[in-house]
Amino acid sequence: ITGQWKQLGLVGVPVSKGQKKDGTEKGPASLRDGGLVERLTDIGCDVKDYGDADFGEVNEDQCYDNVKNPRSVAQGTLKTADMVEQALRTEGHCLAIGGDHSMAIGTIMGHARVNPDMAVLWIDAHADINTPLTSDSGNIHGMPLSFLAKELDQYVPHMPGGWEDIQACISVEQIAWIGLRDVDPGERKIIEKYDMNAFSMQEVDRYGIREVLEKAIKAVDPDGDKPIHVSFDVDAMDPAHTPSTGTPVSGGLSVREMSYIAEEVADTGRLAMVDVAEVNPNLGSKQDVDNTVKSAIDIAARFFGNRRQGLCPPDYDIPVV
Ligand code: 4U7
Ligand code: MN
Ligand code: MN
Ligand code: MN
Repeated sequence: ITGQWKQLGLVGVPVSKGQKKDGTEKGPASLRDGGLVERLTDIGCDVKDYGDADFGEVNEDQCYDNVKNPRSVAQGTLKTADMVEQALRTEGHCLAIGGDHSMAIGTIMGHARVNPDMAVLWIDAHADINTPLTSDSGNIHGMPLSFLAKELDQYVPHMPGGWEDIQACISVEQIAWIGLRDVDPGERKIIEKYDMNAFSMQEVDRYGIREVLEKAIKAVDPDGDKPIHVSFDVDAMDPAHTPSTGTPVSGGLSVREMSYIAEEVADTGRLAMVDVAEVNPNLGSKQDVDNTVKSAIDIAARFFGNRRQGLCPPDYDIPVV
């Protein structure tokens, strides 16, 4: 049994302006330096690295109401969307490495140009569906899904500086969360109003990861024929495994639960794209950063074919004495 051979485009999304802590702009470099490409190549992926989206510099990026750095995020989002679209059209699969989770506005926009009917699995401690008006922090990394979901258009103000070109491109029905344990009141209201597919850690505890994953996939891909976009915020995992992240929340997914998600999603054969968000190498000790990078790379590799049962290249012969 061998890893599925996969042609894969790699896109770095070095954004940190979606939140207030410096460091996530170095996430892509820390994952590359940690050996991400070698790991993927070892398991049989043919990786083409498209480099990093250029987030440039925006001089006068005043808040829009309470929303921080709206122009910087919009500008980079548009670049990200173009790179992801190109990577997906050329390679068929894409791995985007962030960057704070505002990166997913661009990755899902770009993906939607290729697969508008995608199913989105949002694996996160947080729901990331605050609107600019429900958000207390004003940090865009807590809002990406509000910009992406068509049904929420009436709740999202039209902001300047590139947001004119950012259109909602998926429906609330295309989204399922796994791992939630820190959801704001406005987010909870949105989830209930649209009867969205939200699986918190309570459901993981009640049903186990096997049933939760099955329910989540059934909800967004009932006939098993949709391309799948996984948006993986490393804070979905327990901070024991991914401590170097801006908004850690205790009581998260274990390595085993997260590995199971990745293996099973890979086994559907329909995984089109994965985001890895919120690795921040500025936070914690060197050991914390190393652990976080290692966990993120381990899980990314599992999504693209590395399995706990082991792999064997097709041309492997048992050495004869
Ligand atoms: B992440 C928060 F208030 N909900 O909006 C907010 F708790 O991408 C956190 O999931 C958002 O890490 C976390 O600021 C965004 C907060
Ligand atoms: Mn999160
Ligand atoms: Mn997130
Ligand atoms: Mn976070």
